[in-house]
Amino acid sequence: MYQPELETLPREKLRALQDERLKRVVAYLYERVPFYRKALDEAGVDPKAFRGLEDLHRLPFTRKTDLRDHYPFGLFAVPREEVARIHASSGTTGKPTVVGYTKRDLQIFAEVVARSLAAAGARPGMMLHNAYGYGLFTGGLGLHGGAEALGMTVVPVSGGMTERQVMLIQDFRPEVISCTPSYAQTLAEEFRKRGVSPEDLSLEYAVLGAEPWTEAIRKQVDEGLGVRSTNIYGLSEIIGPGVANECVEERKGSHIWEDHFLPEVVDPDTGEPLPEGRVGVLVFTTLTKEAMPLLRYWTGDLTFLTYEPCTCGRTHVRMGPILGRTDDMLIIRGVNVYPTQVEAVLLGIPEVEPYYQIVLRREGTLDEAELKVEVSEAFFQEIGKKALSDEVIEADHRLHALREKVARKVKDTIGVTMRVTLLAPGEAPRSEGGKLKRVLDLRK
Ligand code: ADP
Ligand code: K
Ligand code: ZN
Repeated sequence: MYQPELETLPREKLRALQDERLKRVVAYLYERVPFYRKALDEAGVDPKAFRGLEDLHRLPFTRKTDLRDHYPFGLFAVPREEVARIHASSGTTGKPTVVGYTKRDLQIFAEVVARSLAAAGARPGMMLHNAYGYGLFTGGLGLHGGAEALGMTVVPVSGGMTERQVMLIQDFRPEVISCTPSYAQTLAEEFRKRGVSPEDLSLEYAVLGAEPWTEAIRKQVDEGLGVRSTNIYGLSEIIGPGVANECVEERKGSHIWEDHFLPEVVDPDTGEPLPEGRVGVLVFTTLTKEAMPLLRYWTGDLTFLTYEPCTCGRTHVRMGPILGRTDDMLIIRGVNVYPTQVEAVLLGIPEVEPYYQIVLRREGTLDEAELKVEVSEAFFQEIGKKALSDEVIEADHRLHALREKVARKVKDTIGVTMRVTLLAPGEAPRSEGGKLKRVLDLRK
């Protein structure tokens, strides 16, 4: 364990710590963030009379829209000068969800990721092949900081360029890899194609997250890479990856680092807290964050909690796998995508209409996204076509160029590669009164 004393803290001591920290964060936010002062006033919560954990359910929820409404820095509780780093993830509109960290927040971020890596089997001196994307996403830099804190040798490979990744894994001989589960499947497949057997690989542990996965995928990755893989869970609003991680001993639920992140599971419709074991929406209150603490953040992720003691000795509660989401966020190769973001891109391209459909398939191990979009009536007339087919598009350089343009704009703004199919005016599905199904998810 990276911080054995904290990770095995008896539950009554853990509760006392949470209780004290919860009171502190409520008072801190009331003092510093106008949004929370107003929300707490409206909920009738007086920070001076607030009794900690027993009053938790009286606190208002915070939602993704609250972050968007205060874009970019409106929920920061410290002056911008005290923010040491910014990260961002996809929001429901074109604007990302922005989060900030003080120096101390970054230190805690590194600590919880170090705990996660240690729980996953990593030890100081081991090498980490970190194939999470670096940049505004929290994945790459998040794992990086934690691995350094643990005392590992970090290889900051980032995502993509599978050929090179495969070469580096063979040449550098890392013991640990971190990436999305679907990318781990891709790498396993690539090694198999090259006739490299799992026994010849140096890898022992894989830390996989950022997207939902199953025991079937675990089996494939474990066998294909010759590793024991564990789940890492997190979201940028709370800190990034490392909010929770499975212990490699049991691999039955992910320990949530509860001295920093206070979890609840609530009814998706009523917001009422649910008893242990029941599936509902995961909600977090950050207990130690300085730059942007959040009260009862509604993750939209569906899962359950179990307080049953774990054989690994850690006392922190475990969450089950993510069983789904309550909003329309899609996760394509670990990247969060909202259909409205696609719509915003299409609205900026005069030759197409915002009539579209996203079709998701699983081809091999990776998500494949197809974007079907209608060309505008004016453009259609201008190029003098009667119908559109693959042959017609291939033969016409203007249609060809338009398809490339749409794909590039989607990639540049959303960060996801989509295969674009152009439809003639009127060909995309229209609403017939009810809610239009913009997304066809054929991955399951
Ligand atoms: P990250 O870039 O670390 O994935 P984001 O804030 O972009 O963080 O995305 C967070 C969302 O990703 C979560 O709310 C959840 O829906 C999904 N997610 C992250 N980790 C997992 C995981 N281990 N299993 C399932 N879903 C996950
Ligand atoms: K994600
Ligand atoms: Zn455990």
